[in-house]
Amino acid sequence: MDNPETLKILKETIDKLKITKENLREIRKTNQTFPRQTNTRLLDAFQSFAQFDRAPIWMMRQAGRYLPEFKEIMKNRDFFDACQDPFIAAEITLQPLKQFEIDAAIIFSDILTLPKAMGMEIVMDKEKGPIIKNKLETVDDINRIKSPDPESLEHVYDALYLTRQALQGKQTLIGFCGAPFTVFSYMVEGETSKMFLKTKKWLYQYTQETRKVMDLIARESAQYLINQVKEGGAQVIQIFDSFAGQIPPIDYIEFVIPSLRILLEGFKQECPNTPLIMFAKDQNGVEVILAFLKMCLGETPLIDGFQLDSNVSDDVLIKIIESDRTIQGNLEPGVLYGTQQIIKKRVSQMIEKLQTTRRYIMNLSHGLTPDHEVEKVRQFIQESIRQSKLYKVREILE
Ligand code: 1CP
Repeated sequence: MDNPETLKILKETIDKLKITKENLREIRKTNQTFPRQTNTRLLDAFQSFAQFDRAPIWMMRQAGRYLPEFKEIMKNRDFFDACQDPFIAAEITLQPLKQFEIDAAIIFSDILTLPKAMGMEIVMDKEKGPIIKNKLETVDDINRIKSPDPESLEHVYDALYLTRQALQGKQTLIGFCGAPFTVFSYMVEGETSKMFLKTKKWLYQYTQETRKVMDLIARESAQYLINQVKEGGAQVIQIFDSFAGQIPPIDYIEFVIPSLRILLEGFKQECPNTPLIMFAKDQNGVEVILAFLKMCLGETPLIDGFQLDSNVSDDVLIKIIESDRTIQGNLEPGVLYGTQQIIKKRVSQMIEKLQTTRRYIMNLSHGLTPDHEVEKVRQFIQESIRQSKLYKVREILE
């Protein structure tokens, strides 16, 4: 059965704005007024001096197969069909918000939505994950990649718009895309890789060509994110470089960061006030973080926050805090398989370490997976909220 409460809010929104499948896009293009933001916790985490009662919380991959209502709605649906139906995508985005007291919604879509619009033929296999049927095999193949037909991404902005209206200002809406390196890796591997040998062959053998493709992905990603904000109403952006840790820091800095910079500059030129969170998974060592922080010295910092892994060092944390950037993270998702005691203890340790900055967003160090239990996820959230409030009270008293 579909979650009745989620449907209720969505239905009320649709009724109030007189939205139909046929007129959604036109309404979006003519009425960009959104409900007043009453929960500002997430947005405040990007301000130095904002008042807050506790740190905001959300979880990467919070809309997914660990939720029974997600499995239900996806039972007879193809993954990309669901993404392309704004009413279904909005409903799935709202599902975790009905389960948990969280402060943000991340739009139900995928990092592969953009490469799909750029000419990659992608199917989502229920067991194996994404499969790309026309992956890049030779250098000549890069000519097949094209700028997306603008029409092909409108459904994402429709879904964002509908979700933002349905949130009624009670949560913040996050848009996202994959980083050029991670998207490039899918384009050449054709699936989620274990060894990333093809990616490495391209990077080290065909460096110029690889850069050319990553730069193109970067330019298109910037426009895609700008549209998510300006057309869809996304309020915060996260960039997922899920495979960043597959190459050493020296190569990440030399080959990957220049493409990322194109993306970040392109986005910030148009949306300087939209907070952007960077997630370079397994690259939160001092060299890469310093390279990122260098990009934050200009008048418009290119990165506002860092999603960090659970192995981040104290030295790096200090550098980020000193640079007045926001920290997001960083509980190992595996802890959620554990007992209530271990969840409680690790949440407490996380807060002691990270909430020392006001610019802090509670999250995991990577996404939830299908084997997570809803009740354990709830424990994590409740415990995080309780302890974050206590920490705040202690801070006032001391
Ligand atoms: O709540 C949310 O986060 C929903 C939105 C979302 C996001 C941010 C989805 C829906 N995918 C993503 C990003 C994404 N997709 C990443 C980067 C984040 C990360 O590192 O986890 C990556 C690498 C992918 C690629 C991908 N999509 C895979 C392979 C890697 C993996 O995580 O297993 C798979 C299986 C998908 C499918 C997918 N995307 C999203 C969902 C809910 C699902 C599962 C669909 C299903 O099983 O029915």
